[in-house]
Amino acid sequence: MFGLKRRAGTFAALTLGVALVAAGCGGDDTNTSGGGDGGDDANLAVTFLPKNLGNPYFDTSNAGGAEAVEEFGGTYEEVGPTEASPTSQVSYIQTAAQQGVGALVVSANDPEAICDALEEARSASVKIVTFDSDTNPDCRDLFINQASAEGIAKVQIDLIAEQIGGSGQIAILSASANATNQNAWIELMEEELAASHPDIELVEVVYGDDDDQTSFDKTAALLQTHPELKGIISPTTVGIAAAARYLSTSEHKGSVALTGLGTPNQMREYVKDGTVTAFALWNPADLGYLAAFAAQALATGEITGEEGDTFEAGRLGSYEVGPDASVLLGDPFVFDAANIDDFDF
Ligand code: RAM
Repeated sequence: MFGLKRRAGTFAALTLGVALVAAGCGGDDTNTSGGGDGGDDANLAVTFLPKNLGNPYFDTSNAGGAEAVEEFGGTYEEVGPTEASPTSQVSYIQTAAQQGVGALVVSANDPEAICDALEEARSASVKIVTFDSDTNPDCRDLFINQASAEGIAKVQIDLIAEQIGGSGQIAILSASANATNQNAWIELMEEELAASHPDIELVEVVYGDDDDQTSFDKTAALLQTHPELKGIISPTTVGIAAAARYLSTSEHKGSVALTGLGTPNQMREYVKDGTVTAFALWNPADLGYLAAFAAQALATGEITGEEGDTFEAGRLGSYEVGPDASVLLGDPFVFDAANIDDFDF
């Protein structure tokens, strides 16, 4: 279906222990040489900075990062704000730069708002890798892209179109209003609707800020405002789980479709109880793992982020830097009742 990979085998290290985060986040800076000069003296202190803490998606991606950092003998730390707001990451970037880390791996809440802080960190020799949600390309050395934005948009439109029978009103429940990844996907979903589904009408886009309660409340409001609504797309793991929880005990369960991007562990009960038929994602652990190896390759000077640069990413193999200093992890993957029990993240 949809030409997407459904093979469980493409998902390596699915059961990666979240314990790695706990084990690896001691933040001891013994490997920090402060220089980032490359080679044997490379500064392999890597700090992961998610959009916000307490989001299982980032717990999983950052556990993948911790696994990689341990493999290449660096030191791993995770820091981050509780709120996914445009500037909430700035102070963490400044602190990491003051500590003299070798690389920062960041998922941005806003394409521009953290750029000054990142620029300062870069002038202190910190390599900047964005992953999951990019900044403007000028603000970082490399972006690790989970899947093409076109592919991510198309899979969600294909899923909702199938689930509502090709016509009717839909809405989108997004994360924060400035999130680079969300906004790119929403724009492409609108294009895909216009091109392929003239009978589906997108009536509203609302923002749950990657906060569980806000997302839950926005779902309730959507259903009240649009009594004809046939489906919701939530391209955020926080949003889709909150929306599923709302729908599962509401009169709309099974009649209003819900799809988007979710983690199997958060969505399992809603697939089993019939609230959700199918949703998509990639392997967040692999994304964090690849981002950490990219940070290492930059810190050692093995790559600079030029198109065509190649580097090794442990168990994932070799990767090449593409246009706009970006590296692509792979394709999105569809989860449904038939395969969800094959996954544990
Ligand atoms: C949430 C975040 C993240 C996004 C996933 C799908 O965890 O918004 O940025 O990539 O959902």
